[in-house]
Amino acid sequence: MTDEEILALIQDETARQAQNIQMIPSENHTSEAVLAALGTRLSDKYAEGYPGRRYYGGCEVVDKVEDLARERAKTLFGVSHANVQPYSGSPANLAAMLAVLDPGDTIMGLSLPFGGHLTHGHTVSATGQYYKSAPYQTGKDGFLDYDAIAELAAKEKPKLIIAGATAYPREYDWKKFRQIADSVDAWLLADISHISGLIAGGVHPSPAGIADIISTTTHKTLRGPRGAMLLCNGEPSNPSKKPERTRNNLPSLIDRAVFPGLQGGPHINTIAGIAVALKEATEAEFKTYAKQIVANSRRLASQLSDRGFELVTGGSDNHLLLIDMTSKAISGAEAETVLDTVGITVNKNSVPFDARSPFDPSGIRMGTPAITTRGMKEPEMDIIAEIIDQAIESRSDQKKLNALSNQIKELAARHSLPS
Ligand code: DSN
Repeated sequence: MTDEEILALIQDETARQAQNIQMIPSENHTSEAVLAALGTRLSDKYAEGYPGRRYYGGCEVVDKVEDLARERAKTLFGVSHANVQPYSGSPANLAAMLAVLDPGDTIMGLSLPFGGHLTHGHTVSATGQYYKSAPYQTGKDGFLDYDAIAELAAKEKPKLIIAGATAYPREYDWKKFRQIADSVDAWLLADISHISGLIAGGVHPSPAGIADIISTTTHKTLRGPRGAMLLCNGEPSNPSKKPERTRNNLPSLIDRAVFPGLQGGPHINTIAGIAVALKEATEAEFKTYAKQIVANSRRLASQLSDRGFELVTGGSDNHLLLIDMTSKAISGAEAETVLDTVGITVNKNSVPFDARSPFDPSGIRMGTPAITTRGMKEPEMDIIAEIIDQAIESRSDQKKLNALSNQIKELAARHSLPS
């Protein structure tokens, strides 16, 4: 690397990640094999279209890369079709909508302040501007309220229901979502971005064969590069004819929506990285990893609850914890800053029925995927819970915060990033 300035910044970020612990639930540390795939000549190649049907010459090698990624995705998630080209989760969700909706159609996703994602129909997102959004909420207890979702669906008659979230600590009942979608003849999109690694590892139920379309990013619990996939069942139809909107035509509808509907050339180096991550996810070690993510999350949840932290829904079934900091007399933003000071990276987050604004919410969100990748287990969760508690408790005592920061540095040093 000859760009000294960028090299120094890359080294600084690597050091920041290594010396602290990363507990933003949507982040993870990929393997060196995934990183190696990203920084290759595959990055130079244009390949608009799909394997065997490209708009550029010289695609014979990259066709094999994309085919391998598609096959691995299909096998891992048990579907008949995979599109591995979406640049990331947001375009993947928009492409899914483009595939089955007309502008102005009604969509129903979990409201952002209740844990939903921007692209599930929030007003500032294209999905909330080109479609009519009728968001659903969680119940007062923070759990999805399927009866209320069914009632709202009966009233709003959406064309698409989105199941999935960015800040929901519990399992989804995919079958209930299916029943609700069927009751109003709506498509069902399952956004499994946060939990696709847990599904691949067999510790979370899969929506495959239940949802019409599955969208997922590839860099969260799945531990691949930043990217996304759209998965479905059906049969590809004649590519030169516009397919009717039937379930069997979903492969063609999705492919056309991704390219040329929304995107240009796929990032083949990323697709190679996704292929590597998908292979890693089939290994026995990954199942152990996925199990440990949840075990760590549950342990952390019980340790923090014991120390008076108020967990939304009272605990966690997956990789993340959503904590209402009101009872600790500190805002989410302040808690994020205090924890950053001691080397624990989390993010401020709204909690259901938050009395504060989304820009300065009451809660924090934290997760275990990255620290589990570094080999941390239940004993380390106990240490982290104690440090979080002490940091929040002694937030105005800089000497104490320095001591806690040193404890995190020691813990991090014992658990290196993947090599
Ligand atoms: N921004 C991601 C997250 O943090 O959950 C979702 O796209």
